[in-house]
Amino acid sequence: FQLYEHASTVPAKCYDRQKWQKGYQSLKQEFNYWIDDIEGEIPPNLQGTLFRNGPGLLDINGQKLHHPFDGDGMICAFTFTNGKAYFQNRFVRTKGFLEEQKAGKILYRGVFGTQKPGGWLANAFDLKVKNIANTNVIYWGKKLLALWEAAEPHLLNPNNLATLGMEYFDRVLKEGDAFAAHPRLDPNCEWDDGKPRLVNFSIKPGLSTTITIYELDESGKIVQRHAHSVPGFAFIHDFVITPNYCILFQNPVAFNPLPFVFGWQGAGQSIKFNPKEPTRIIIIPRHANTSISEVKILETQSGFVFHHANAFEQDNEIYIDSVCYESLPTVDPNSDYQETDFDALSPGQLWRFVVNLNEQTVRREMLESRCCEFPWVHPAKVGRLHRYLYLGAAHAASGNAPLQAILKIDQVSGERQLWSAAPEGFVSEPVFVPATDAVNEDDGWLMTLVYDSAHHRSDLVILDARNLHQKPVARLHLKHHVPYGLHGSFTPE
Ligand code: 3ON
Ligand code: FE
Repeated sequence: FQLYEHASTVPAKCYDRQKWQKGYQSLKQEFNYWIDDIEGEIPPNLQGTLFRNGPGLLDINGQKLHHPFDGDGMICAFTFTNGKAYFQNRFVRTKGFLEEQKAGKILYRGVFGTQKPGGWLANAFDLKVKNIANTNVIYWGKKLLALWEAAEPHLLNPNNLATLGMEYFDRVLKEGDAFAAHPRLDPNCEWDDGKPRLVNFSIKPGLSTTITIYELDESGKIVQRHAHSVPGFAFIHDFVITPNYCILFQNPVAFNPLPFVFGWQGAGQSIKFNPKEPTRIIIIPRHANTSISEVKILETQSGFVFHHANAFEQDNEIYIDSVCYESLPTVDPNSDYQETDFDALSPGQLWRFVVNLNEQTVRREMLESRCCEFPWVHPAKVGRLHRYLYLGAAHAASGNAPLQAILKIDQVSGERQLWSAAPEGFVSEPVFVPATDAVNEDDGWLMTLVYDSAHHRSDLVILDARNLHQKPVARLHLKHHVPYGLHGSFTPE
């Protein structure tokens, strides 16, 4: 067995669903060890920690969750010092995690369809939420925060990943308040002497939806907060910023609360995509005293966006690069996510939306038709014109399939580079880490956790971002697998 480094050597059908499935097994053990099984070499000047978050449990004491997005958050940390790497993984000790582990059974309904045992009667009118802290992890203002978009952040010890409690930012957040899992880091905020800022949002859905924007300074303090009401229900997972704006996509969905309230299905399953309605692009000024001070809403073709790559302002227009789906499939209460028929679903594809505020128009074009997800840009390019985009991608150029490759797009030359782990490997989000002596935008590394289905274990693969056609700089073999995760971040501290 050998992982295929190059796309051309892999046969057309490049994955086996049974092998893909095995990446969705719970990891019940918590580890900490120096990684000693390494191919290649860890760059000696690579210093810092890669944090990852994602569902660590896909079952509670044998009771299977209905969907991975309902799984309890487990943090992984890879700490690099002097060419060595230390691994740790630890579950976020949320209230629900502790209660369910003690009880040995499912006590909470999940947004994506996990139900308490006992049928709909046991679930009816139970609208409690378990804050599962499973979507992202970020180090900001000397705080390590585990994020889940429907509730408040959990505060962790960055050294040993122990859970310290909830984070309310000096009581600016109230108990049960949401704080999205997709903060954006403005590398130099024009309104704050060029200092970096963390910008995030929260969604309070209803017949109309309240969007709150938060800006945190370098010390982790919320220095700005403004709330806006937009008509209709909204499910907004991610957003983008520019120096002047926050941009959110209100995908065309409708929410019918009854099946959720009556215990038949989860809240997220009661959201229906409406292909006949347009997507609304919501543009919120970050600062009150700019020339455009009110919220603007523009319409574009129907589609569903979970993740944006980046946005920037140029010639009085706003450019937004996003992964867009033709439709959002509803999670069926009777189906098993491990039996997903990839061919029956529409792939995520990379689109560019160009918003002209003066003319009130939006145009869009597809930048990449290959199935892709989890876009990244250089951290210094957030909100600014970028050249390179990095994504998880399917091995095959067309159709929908699991992510097995890392794709680099050069938006100046149009060149694409693909590093593929097919047929046995399945990749996760590629995190770009700039090199310390960087000159060019792609001087740095891409880190991706790859599930190796042949050995049922995971590898951290470090690629030289300048050239994905080279063999990885290093491949760090863990002693175990890590279930497919969601997001993470790198901190040089
Ligand atoms: O919209 C309302 C407000 C809200 C915040 C209602 C609501 C109940 C739907 C809600 C809650 C939303 C939640 C809790 C969303 C959680 C999402 C999550 C954990 C993950 C999303 C992941 C998205 C993608 C695209 C993952 C892709 C993964 C792969 C391609 C491969 O593994
Ligand atoms: Fe996300």
